[in-house]
Amino acid sequence: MALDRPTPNDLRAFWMPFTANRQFKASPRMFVGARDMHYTTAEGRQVLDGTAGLWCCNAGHCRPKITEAVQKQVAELDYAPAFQMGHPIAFELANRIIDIAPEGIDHVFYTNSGSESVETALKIAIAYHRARGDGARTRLIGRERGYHGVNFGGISVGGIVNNRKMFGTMLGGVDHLPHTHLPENAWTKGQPEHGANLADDLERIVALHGAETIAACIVEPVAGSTGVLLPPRGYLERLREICTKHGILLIFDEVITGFGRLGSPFAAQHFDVLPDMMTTAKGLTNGVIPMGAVLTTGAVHDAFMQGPEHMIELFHGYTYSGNPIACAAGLATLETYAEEGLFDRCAEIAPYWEEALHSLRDARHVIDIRNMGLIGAVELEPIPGAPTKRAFSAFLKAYEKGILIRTTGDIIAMSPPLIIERAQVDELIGTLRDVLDNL
Ligand code: PXG
Repeated sequence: MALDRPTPNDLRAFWMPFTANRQFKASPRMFVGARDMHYTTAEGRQVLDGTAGLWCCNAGHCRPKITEAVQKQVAELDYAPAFQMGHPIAFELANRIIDIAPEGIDHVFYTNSGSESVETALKIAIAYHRARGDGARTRLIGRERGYHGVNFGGISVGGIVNNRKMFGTMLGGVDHLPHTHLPENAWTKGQPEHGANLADDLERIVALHGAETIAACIVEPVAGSTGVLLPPRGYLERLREICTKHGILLIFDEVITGFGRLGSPFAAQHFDVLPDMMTTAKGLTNGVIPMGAVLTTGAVHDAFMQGPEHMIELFHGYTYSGNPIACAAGLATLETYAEEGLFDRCAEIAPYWEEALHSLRDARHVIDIRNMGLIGAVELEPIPGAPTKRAFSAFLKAYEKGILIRTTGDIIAMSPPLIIERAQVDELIGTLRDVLDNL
């Protein structure tokens, strides 16, 4: 049946992403403004942002420098072709990203999202081996409970069942490491003690398939979307060792951990483990304009720089790779982070955040709490027979009470902007306690 012509406030046409559409449209939650740590709702209420939008507005909202940079750029050079043509700030932004990246990471390939960064990195990994005459290395290793966006490569290496089961998994040649969530690590503050040996499963996978068939292993240094799973002490180091031993590229998916979320520019620096590639997005532009980037070592990049000079080296890219407005937003975002020392600020407030979060240990329904940097997760006991329902009710109540949280399964995840003040941490956690105790 054809829909009637939509009226301006008709909510039917927009099929919302990762949303309970029918629930939402029956009782909509609309934001109409934002500034610093707060959103303004359509009813004129202020909502404290406990999630930096979707883990992306690391500098807070409507920051003047970023707003002005975007306004200026859109009036000056709105778009420039991304293939066979350049514009200066795409190069400048790449240099500024490399300035804060770990030593050894020195090239930037632009995308428009985290999902595209993942697809790009997986393709580069396979093509890298082929360029070096190692064309049998096509297999990709992900991890259970991993989230690498929603495109076919990403859901294939990803390990969240609801994101995969409806869509087939188009990519063959994929295997998965076990996730790192162990019951003995419950209530750990920061990095858990147990489970470094879970990385040894990569040796089992190598023994099963043969190292000469494996291109890359991709993991989130801290798994975000699945509900915040921390890497056990020594785990990432071990993964690095095994990858190096077998010539497998190690990809860190830093879409969430990048740009200060752990108190260093990237998780690679926080854990002092150097991957061969890093996928990024979100905090790169403070979420203001869609943009992502894959960062690679010189060795990965240089493997492609051969053959006749007039030839394209990598047959991959997007119409909007390095879009000028996104680049302007990116540059202004990195300047804001630097001028306000926001990565250090995150590191400074992280212990306070940790204590506040763990004070919820005796709140109702709570069965585990996990944290690192300005990331926190509060896991709730599911309602028997109705998984996700308790956390979703908490989300709705929290919103009514003026805080924005995220839920995944029965886990509440929080990732506030790095500008959060202690009093706002207290407000967020205090309100959440109130919500849980009255659920
Ligand atoms: N990799 C990781 C590690 C991510 O967290 C993506 C890739 C995909 O990014 P795009 O830009 O294509 O969405 C992500 C995105 C949540 C939540 O609340 C997490 C993401 C996106 C939206 C919500 O957990 N992560």
